Amino acid sequence: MKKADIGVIGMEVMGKSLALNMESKGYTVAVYNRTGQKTKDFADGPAKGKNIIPTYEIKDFVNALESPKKIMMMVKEGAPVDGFIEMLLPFLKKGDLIIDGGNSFFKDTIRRNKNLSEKGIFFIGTGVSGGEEGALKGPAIMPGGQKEAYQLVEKIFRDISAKAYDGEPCVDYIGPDGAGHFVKTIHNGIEYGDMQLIGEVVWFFKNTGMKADRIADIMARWNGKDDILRSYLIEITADSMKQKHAGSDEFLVDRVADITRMKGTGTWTVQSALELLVPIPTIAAAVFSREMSQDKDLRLAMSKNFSFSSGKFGGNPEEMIDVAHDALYIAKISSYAQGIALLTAASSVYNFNLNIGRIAKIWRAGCIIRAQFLDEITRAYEANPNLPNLLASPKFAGFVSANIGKLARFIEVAHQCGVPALAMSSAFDYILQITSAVMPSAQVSALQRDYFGAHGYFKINSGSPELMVNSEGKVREFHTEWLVPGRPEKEITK
Ligand code: NBP
Repeated sequence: MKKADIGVIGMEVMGKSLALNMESKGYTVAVYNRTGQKTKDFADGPAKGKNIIPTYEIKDFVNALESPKKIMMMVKEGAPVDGFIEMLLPFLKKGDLIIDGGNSFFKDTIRRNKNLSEKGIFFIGTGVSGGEEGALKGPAIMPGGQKEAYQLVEKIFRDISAKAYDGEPCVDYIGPDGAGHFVKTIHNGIEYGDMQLIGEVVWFFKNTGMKADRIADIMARWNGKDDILRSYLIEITADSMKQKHAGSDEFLVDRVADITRMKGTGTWTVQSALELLVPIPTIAAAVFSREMSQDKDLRLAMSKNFSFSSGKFGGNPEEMIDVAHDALYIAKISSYAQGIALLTAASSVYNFNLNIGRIAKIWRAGCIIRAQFLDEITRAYEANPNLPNLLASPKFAGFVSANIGKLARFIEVAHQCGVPALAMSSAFDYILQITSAVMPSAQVSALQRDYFGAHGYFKINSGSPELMVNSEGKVREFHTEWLVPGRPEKEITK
């Protein structure tokens, strides 16, 4: 029997769909799952009659593969990934390749890559985005690991990946060791931000008195061919909001509880941002909002004592549609600017050597955040690969400057109605902060820190936002002796 071109471990939705996708592109695929019954069900079901080899022992699985052996794991992140690596190792030779396609923590991937490299085994940690349908019909793939390892599977990955409207495969070598999983994590963080921003706009419309089908129509229009908001998430919002609750005249969205659960990637994004000191308030707002959504009992109890959360919108809802459209676009630009700033910082700290323009290209199809807006991001970074922030790109800067008042108005009206808009507000404030030459509150707290802890402060020149520097160009640092009569100021430049 012909040996398999590649093996897939993990016969849940992702592994099964990827195996079928690979087979449909002409590859023979060996499959394995810890619980053998799932492999059998797959072999007797969707894989029947296809070039898919079911195996029930790890040894048989590895033996079924052509050398160098290429093994893709689609299993739960964490201990199962380490467990399978241990099980595979006795059967592998130098130059064989293990791929972890699950949502693993990038630092685990760096560790696994290092350990396996020492044994001569290649290791790729790759993001696979697009859920079950993406895995089956074409996901966006974000592989990180040794370049030579990527070359072993480049053709398979290009064949199975989603294709953007210009035919380009949504896969590219991302960088060494943990780069692929890091980029997938931040992709998911950005996805959290997008979902929260859309959720806040929809909830705002609902509070102005609009019914779900009216909101669905607005979303469908915003997903129009040339609309700047056109994206998969807007499309599925429009589609899902028209859905009626089974057996009733109510819309399903009005019966779904306001509890959004999550797995690890949003939290990892925020943790990385804290570790690398990169502000990502909108993505953090999205994660915190999911946490707040899960505090249902507390919110129910608190809502009985406060009435402002049920304020009514007094104006004409139709007037707010265009305002909300541009407000959402600006908030989205702000949120992506934050996510990209985090990618850029990580790239230099972890030597990932990320190419932001190429990453945005990979995300144009197959993944959850696919949107035409990503083309604009690619163009912005192609025009200037050293862009200090997405908001600095002339096209985005122009739109934001001309329309920021609409985001301010959206937030103001939402708050007057008692509608929380944590992500929209933080997106607005991020723009205000990053474009402020001086942040007064920071100056005040600098003084407070010096007062209680002698932590020192920098100064600006009189009448100018520029930092005070000495003749060598070094920023001058000072401390006031607050408890000494006359409170003398000393220069403490180091
Ligand atoms: P799951 O994340 O539900 O994982 C199921 C697989 O993990 C099964 O093969 C299961 O084996 C195996 N597994 C578990 Br659970 N515990 C194990 C253990 N202790 N030892 C060995 N195997 C174990 O499957 P999925 O939803 O297909 O996702 C696969 C990966 O892809 C995950 O990392 C996920 O985060 C990622 N991902 C999922 C999606 C999505 O939309 N679902 C999208 C993108 C990425 P068993 O059958 O014997 O229990």
